[in-house]
Amino acid sequence: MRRILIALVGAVALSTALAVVPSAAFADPYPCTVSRIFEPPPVPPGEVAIDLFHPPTGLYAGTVYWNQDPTPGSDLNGDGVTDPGDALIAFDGATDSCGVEGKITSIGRTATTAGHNAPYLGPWKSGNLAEDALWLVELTIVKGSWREPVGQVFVVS
Ligand SMILES: [Ca+2]
Ligand SMILES: [Ca+2]
Repeated sequence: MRRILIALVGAVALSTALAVVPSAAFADPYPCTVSRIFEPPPVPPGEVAIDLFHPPTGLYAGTVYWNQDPTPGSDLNGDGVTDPGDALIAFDGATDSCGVEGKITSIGRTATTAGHNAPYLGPWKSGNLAEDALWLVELTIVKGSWREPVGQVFVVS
């Protein structure tokens, strides 16, 4: 009987504590919660895939692909057209309410999945660049105006 009473007091104390603490104090500022993960498209010849992972969990978020030059037969997005060169494309590979983005910071070329439900492969973002130059691509997980940088890579044009 005594043991039951103690357990009950403990439960009441816990629920009281939860009730008086403002929930905002414990709100998680990270808005992405992965509930499902999808396979990224296979990497066509000549293209590069950069996977993005959620920092808190290490779970897969999506992939940004870079295509240096048009290679006959390379058609990542399955539109029947050889993929363009000097081009970025983003794939959202997780149902998590967040998108992924790759951006060449110096020129603002941005491939994003923002605003679309996973799985989603965005459009290619291309335009001729000087040959054999290095470009820094910033990789970010996004939701609305919230942004979480998750890495940077160099690609060759
Ligand atoms: Ca294509
Ligand atoms: Ca997502």
